[in-house]
Amino acid sequence: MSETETLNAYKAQLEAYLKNLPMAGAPDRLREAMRYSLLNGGKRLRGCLLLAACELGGGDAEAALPFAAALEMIHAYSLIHDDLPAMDNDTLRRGKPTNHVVFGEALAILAGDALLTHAVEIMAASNHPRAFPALGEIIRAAGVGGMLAGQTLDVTNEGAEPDIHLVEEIHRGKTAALLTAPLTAGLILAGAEGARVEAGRKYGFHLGMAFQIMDDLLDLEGDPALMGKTLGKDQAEGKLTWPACVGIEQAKRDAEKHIGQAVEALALFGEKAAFLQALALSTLHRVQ
Ligand code: GRG
Repeated sequence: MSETETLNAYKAQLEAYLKNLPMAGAPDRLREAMRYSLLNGGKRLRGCLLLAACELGGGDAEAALPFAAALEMIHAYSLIHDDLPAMDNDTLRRGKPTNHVVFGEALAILAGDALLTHAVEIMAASNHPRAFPALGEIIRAAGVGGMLAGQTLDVTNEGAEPDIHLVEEIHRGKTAALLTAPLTAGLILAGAEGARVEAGRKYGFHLGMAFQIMDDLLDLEGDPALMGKTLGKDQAEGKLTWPACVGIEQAKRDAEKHIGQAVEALALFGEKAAFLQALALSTLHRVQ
């Protein structure tokens, strides 16, 4: 299979799993708001990374589906909350009106909360023998020292002087944490330990940093139709971004350097890492 075919196969498997999630007990309107943001055409990068990492470690990707789905649910929650008027106040996401525009603020907050808690519920109910350590990796990445730390530093430093160390902390938390957890959790589910899990952690960190640097660049130079959201907001709102600190050309070089380090991190897996290495390299050409 080519890399694109492998990625599409992971994506199809994950999409079907997400579509069929029963969300037992949810009132219709809550389920509708959850499904609106969960099933609206994301790239599924985090979930596919987890399935690929699990197979890299020699594990069964199908048994890892609840964890891949959980990552996409946590990602969807973070986007719903990030788009709220109290945060980025965005009206467009993945080319469609944001959750609060369609369902109102109260339901958007609840849908985000519900996606986060339901993610934990499906991981806990998975009966996977290594569910607990994998769940720990994922929730820690989303939590106070991970995504929430990055988001807090992001919103509390709007308008601050460009500071590359601070931006690195923001990017590490806001983006790299949720791109690292698929690697460590996927490998742990496969039964990997020690240096192999740490290699995955290193890959995820560097991929995540490059992904967010590219996101900063796309906010300046991207195509709004392809990105499916309003661009140019970082500068308008005085956000701390990588290119604001080092300039556009250096930011591109830094993204390339991080991807080189991500590729190198997986060298100990040999040929088996080819898919994840190619996926990292493709980040440098992302248009959406
Ligand atoms: C509100 C708790 C809370 C956290 C918000 C995710 C996030 C943290 C903020 C959203 C804005 C932003 C630039 C996040 C960085 C991560 C990022 C680049 C998200 C977009 O991820 P993609 O491109 O999205 O994988 P799709 O739509 O493909 O799933």
